[in-house]
Amino acid sequence: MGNVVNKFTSAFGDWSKNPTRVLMLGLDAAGKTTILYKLKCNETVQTIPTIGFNVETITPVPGLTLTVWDVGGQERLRALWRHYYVGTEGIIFVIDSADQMRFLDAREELFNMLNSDDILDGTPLLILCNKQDMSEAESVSRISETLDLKRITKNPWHIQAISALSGEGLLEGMTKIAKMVKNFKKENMKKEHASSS
Ligand SMILES: Nc1nc2c(ncn2[C@@H]2O[C@H](COP(=O)(O)OP(=O)(O)O)[C@@H](O)[C@H]2O)c(=O)[nH]1
Ligand SMILES: [Mg+2]
Repeated sequence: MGNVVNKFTSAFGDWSKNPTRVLMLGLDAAGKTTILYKLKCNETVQTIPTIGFNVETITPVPGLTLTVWDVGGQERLRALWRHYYVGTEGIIFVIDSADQMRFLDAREELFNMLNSDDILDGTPLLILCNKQDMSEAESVSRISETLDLKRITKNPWHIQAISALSGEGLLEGMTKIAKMVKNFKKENMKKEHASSS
């Protein structure tokens, strides 16, 4: 356990000089809060309860802000999300691999989010297929097909099988997104530099 936390911290490194915002989203009960606790972020989890809209904001390593909420339902609350989308440099989308009944809901929420004007093209995406320890869990390749992930063309993405309970796969996924986010930030800096010179 402690090992996962240490490796996670070193994968992300010290971003205190170059702050980074990552969103973690998914349907309710996908396992987002469990993932936060697995990453030992429990001490710093702040839950901001709005009516029907719980936002958890944590800082797992200096400079990295991880903002978490449930997508789905509650159309009238979506206007609030925009505020959190702006400035996002990485997205983690969590799926309950055993909840096949809601794969299509998850797909809809994923594409709605990616199509938002406030999510920049090129923002890296990590899809975590959680609850792989359950016997009814679908494989990564089936989930990838059902969610039609090949439609994602404007974002670099990676799909990872995990169990938030055991922690299996979590480190690989987090290492992958840390790398993708670093590249994205580098590219953005280059673009800014090119447009200012
Ligand atoms: N079997 C199994 N259960 C999990 C796993 N991750 C989360 N859960 C359970 O799923 C339920 C919802 O998890 P939670 O983290 O609250 O989901 P959230 O709504 O996305 O924050 C809880 O009962 C968790 O214990 C996992 O990897 N395997
Ligand atoms: Mg939760």
